[in-house]
Amino acid sequence: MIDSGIDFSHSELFQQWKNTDELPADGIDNDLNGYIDDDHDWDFVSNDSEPGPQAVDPIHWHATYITGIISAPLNDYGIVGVAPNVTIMDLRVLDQTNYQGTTDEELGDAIKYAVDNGADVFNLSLQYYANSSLYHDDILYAISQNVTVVSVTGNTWAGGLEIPSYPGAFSEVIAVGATNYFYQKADYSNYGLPWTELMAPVGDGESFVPSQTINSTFPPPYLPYGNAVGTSFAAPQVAGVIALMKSINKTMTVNEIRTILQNTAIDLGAPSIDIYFGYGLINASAAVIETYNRYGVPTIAEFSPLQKSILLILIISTFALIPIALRKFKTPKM
Ligand SMILES: [Ca+2]
Ligand SMILES: [Ca+2]
Ligand SMILES: [Ca+2]
Ligand SMILES: [Ca+2]
Repeated sequence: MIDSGIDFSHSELFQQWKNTDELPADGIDNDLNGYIDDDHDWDFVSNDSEPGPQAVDPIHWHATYITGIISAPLNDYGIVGVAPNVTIMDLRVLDQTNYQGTTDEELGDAIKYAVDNGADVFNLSLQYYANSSLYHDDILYAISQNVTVVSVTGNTWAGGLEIPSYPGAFSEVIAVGATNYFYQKADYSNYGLPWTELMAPVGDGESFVPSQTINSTFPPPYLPYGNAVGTSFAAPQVAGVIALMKSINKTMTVNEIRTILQNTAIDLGAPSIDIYFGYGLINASAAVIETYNRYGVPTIAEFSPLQKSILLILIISTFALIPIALRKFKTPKM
């Protein structure tokens, strides 16, 4: 998550990445990566080691809301994310008003930081960064390291909808637009080819109906949950699906992931790829099933202690039932 900084104090958000090579608060860059005391993430806006909320350095709700969409756990309250519990690296580049808080070059530094610290997929719900070589080279570096980059087609609330927005419009980046509740393009969602690749359901802006939008996590002073619209909330659904695919096989290439997502998308509008919907609506289950069919058993899944004990009970009870079954077999009723 390269965004506005995340409030991990929310009860559904605890999936924060930790830099285990760095000791906190000793004033020393222990892992020699150029960032002092970055034991968890980095704030590229204020150039400090805390991208989350601070009394002296408040943040916008944007990233906290997106993180819920990606990683909120499957529990008995609130919401559930597309990829429950997936680890989130929090790199801040948007200021407290949700505008560009860094130079283009510093955005590039954030991208490079994420790649060098092991990120698997990027969510860049950013627009209006320039078409700039100052961070495009870092996106190319991410792709070269097999990191998939997801961004947005962008929002234009009045006029000028068919315009590219960066970083989404770079050909190496998956640009995601938003649909409304009725499988139409959302009113604000920028479109156009060749940059529009996939769509995800978010809801309309002009005729905003909360029950027809996404409910996700908000930081104080807002309610713990709320509704919002924008292509910013389409991209994380695609990033979440990629996280699920990579949890089956971590070594999948960027091209392979893009091909699967394009081929499994639900075609909307004019047949095949078109300017409003790209390849169509993201289809999470079809993409994950296709990945599973290619790679079989998940490479990193393990049985939890609970699953192990359930399995043991099943085995024991099966053996316990065999003599009973045999006895029944031996004394058939006439
Ligand atoms: Ca460091
Ligand atoms: Ca340190
Ligand atoms: Ca800060
Ligand atoms: Ca179509």
